Amino acid sequence: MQTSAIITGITGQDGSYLAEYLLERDIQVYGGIRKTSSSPSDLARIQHLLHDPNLFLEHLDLLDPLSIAKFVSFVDNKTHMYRKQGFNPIQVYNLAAQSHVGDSFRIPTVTHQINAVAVLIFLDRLHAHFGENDGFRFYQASTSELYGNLKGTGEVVEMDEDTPFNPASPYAVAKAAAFQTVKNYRETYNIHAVNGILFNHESPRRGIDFVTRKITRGVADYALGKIDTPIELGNVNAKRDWGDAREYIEAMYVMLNEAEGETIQDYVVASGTTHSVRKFVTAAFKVIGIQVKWKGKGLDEVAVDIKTNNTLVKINKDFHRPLDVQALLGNPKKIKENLRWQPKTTFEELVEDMVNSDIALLQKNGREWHYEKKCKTNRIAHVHS
Ligand code: NAP
Ligand code: G4F
Repeated sequence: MQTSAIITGITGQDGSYLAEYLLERDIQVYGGIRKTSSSPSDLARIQHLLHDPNLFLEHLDLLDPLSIAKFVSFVDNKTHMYRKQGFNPIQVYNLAAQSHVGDSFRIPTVTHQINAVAVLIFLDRLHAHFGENDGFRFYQASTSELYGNLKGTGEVVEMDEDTPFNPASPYAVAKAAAFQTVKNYRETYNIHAVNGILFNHESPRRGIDFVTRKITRGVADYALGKIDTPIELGNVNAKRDWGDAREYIEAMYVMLNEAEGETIQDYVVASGTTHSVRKFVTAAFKVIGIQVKWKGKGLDEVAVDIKTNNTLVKINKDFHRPLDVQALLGNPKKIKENLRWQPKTTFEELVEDMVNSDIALLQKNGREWHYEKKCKTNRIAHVHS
């Protein structure tokens, strides 16, 4: 029986890995791409998949309710024939978002519209088209940002599905609204709709304005002598629970495919370890054989190369947020027990992979992602325009 999936945010880090994962399993993928001035979206992360006959791309802008309605109708029409003959529920992965927490302070209304309001509209349309008889399952890209700053001693505390939410940014406030919307659909209409409360996950395909990739690209530039000015960062005290995006998309899949009955729940997905941004910097330079020493305090803090005394990192207050989440540490016990998913990649392995990948990319004179397979043609697979 044919299985189909919808991925919103297919051009992003997670969407591109998930598309690969589903296509490898012969699942038909309907991806939403939005109109931009470089029309359509930047397809670099999915370029190597465009020849796949099971990949269908269609315009979708979550800021436009009519676009959402048209996108759902498009998938309904495309899947109508085989759905009449008996079918597996359509798996919907809602990954599209204004995903940058810092930017959400600058564009709060747009962030709320995409990350909260659109989720309600999307669920309403899916329910109207596929709501009968387990016609669709829904995964919502929820986030550890929901926890915000826990009140207490200042110690880093493990967060799980029972930890109260205390969102600390327009991004997190919007994601909290979406979280409740998804739960409400599950409880009201008995839909297999779940929130994955994912802690930070990174990869060579991470956007360059997130701190890990900003660091690994900076280290690669330094290693190859391309740029010798320091990397400029904001809050280097912040701690994050960093895992590997390529494993986290498998957690999304098991939430829709392995959960049943009582285990259709919201799940924390995390590595169970936490490290500061400062430690990430130190680990990244270690990959290229440089030992880092941190000196100074506050805005005057710098990281220098112990051997040469070159300044490698300095602090720029422009990268500080009006309010930052100081520490995140997740406990993935429930998903391990219920759905047998667990993280494998260590912090050091992840850092090494990202640094080496950025070095390889720069050596090819590229500034962006590189792929194993090349697209056979230049066309956009099945794009409807
Ligand atoms: P990402 O790389 O920033 O990708 C975001 C995707 O959303 C892109 O495909 C983007 O399309 C799309 N998008 C943005 N605005 C849109 C709009 N108005 N209409 C349609 N599509 C739109 O994010 P990611 O790291 O893969 O994260 C995936 C999801 O997981 C996001 O919802 C994020 O909030 C959530 N999350 C991420 C993490 C993490 O650590 N990565 C942790 C927890 C939760 P364009 O390419 O056109 O910009
Ligand atoms: O890499 P970040 O921008 O990720 P952040 O804010 O934790 O958000 C990411 O993870 C969330 C899950 O917890 C997702 F929901 C969200 O979509 C996104 O994927 O920043 C990490 C930390 C922050 O404390 C930030 O203040 O690094 C600090 N930081 C220090 N200097 C910096 C910088 N962050 C960025 N982006 N750029 C800097 O120069």
